[in-house]
Amino acid sequence: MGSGASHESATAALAAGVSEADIAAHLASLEKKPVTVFYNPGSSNSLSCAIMGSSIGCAELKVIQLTGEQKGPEFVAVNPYGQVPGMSDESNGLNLGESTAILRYLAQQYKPSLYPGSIAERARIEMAIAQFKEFVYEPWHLGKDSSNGYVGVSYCVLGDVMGIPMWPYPSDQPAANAGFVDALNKWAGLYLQGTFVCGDALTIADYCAVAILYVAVSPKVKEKTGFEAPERITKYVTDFLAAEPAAAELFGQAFTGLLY
Ligand SMILES: N[C@@H](CCC(=O)N[C@@H](CS)C(=O)NCC(=O)O)C(=O)O
Repeated sequence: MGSGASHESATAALAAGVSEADIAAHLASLEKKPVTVFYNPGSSNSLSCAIMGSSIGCAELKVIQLTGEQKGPEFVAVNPYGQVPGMSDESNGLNLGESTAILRYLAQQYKPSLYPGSIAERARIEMAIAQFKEFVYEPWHLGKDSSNGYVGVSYCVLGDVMGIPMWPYPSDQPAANAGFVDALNKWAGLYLQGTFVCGDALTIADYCAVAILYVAVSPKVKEKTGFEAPERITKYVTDFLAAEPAAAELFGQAFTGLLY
């Protein structure tokens, strides 16, 4: 890893005294990046990895069409479950699926400050991510009703504007909106006490959450469902966009004209 030294990862490089700025400069100097992040612009799970990989400067991005390419042999070799995101790192031959595994790997391998602190601090980041996925993004525990939470407020609109008939609007939209507001408020109360999820600096938890929340706070979701995002969530998304220039570009490519 750059700076004249031979290191297996940025974590090792940092331990050996190389600064994160030097690692970033090394990555920026590479004509061919070591990592490929496979994503689809309509998939928030995969946008989180595309944004982080692009921001770190370690990754090229490749779009996978969700009309079958994700189940084809080339991509299944990367993620055996045939879902985006996927990631390949040619520096060590690693293939990965699962957005959180990819975010964690990219941080530890290429920008450790995005997964910072002691074991206890990292455990808190993990808890924020897991509870976001479990209680905000896919709150199946609320009765296995697919209209609960994000699905009944945001996926239905995404499906509508993208012509994917997988997520019908819920039969009781105001109830779905209210349930989602409750879920967001509880999670924000627990984790958004600083500017970002676990304090005032970005971590992998922010990349995970914001890709979902960017859709939820969009004007199109409001127009189609009447959903009013809590102010804390709207401010959080605005703060993230200000702190992470790679996000505006990728979100713009994905959602301008559809949701914004
Ligand atoms: N738990 C996975 C979920 C991945 C996922 O659901 N990917 C969707 C797009 S958001 C997909 O590839 N769908 C197409 C398919 O399942 O064939 C993660 O976080 O990466």
